[in-house]
Amino acid sequence: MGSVVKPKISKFSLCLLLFGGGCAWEQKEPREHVVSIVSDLNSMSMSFEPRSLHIEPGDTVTWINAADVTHNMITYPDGFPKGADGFESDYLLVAGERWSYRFQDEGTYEYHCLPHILMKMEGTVVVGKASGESDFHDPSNGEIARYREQLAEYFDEDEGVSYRPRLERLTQSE
Ligand SMILES: [Cu+2]
Repeated sequence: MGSVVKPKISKFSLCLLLFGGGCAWEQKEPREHVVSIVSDLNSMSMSFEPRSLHIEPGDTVTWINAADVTHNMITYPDGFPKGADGFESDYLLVAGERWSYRFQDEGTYEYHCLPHILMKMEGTVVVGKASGESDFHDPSNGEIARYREQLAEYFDEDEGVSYRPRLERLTQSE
């Protein structure tokens, strides 16, 4: 009697069978990342934790409000990659409220909370490879005007809140 050789199909050979090489699904499974929106009313400090996140294209980020304080997430007009879209969330009003965004395009996304821009409540999401200095979106006059209107909903002129181009924003002191 000859022994029966049971064909063994490993995960690896199954990958070869289906894809003829690299096993796309194993490394490219989209992930969800969570950012907590933290309001410390004692020290009056508001923050996104983690402030900086590195993810892969196709991943989703979910922001969760940790307190009954109003926040939102909005990219700076020049704070996202050329050819990509910025994002703007709804306002999250109470604890437990959440908002998710799926990032398709590679690059760096710099965002902040509109009501708390003066407290430097901001964060960064890097999708794949970070953007170089010249790889950021060049906002139109219309986009800048709309952003200024949004700021004006929250701040009076004398509060000194205005649109600042990226390099100025990054070098301004606290
Ligand atoms: Cu906020």
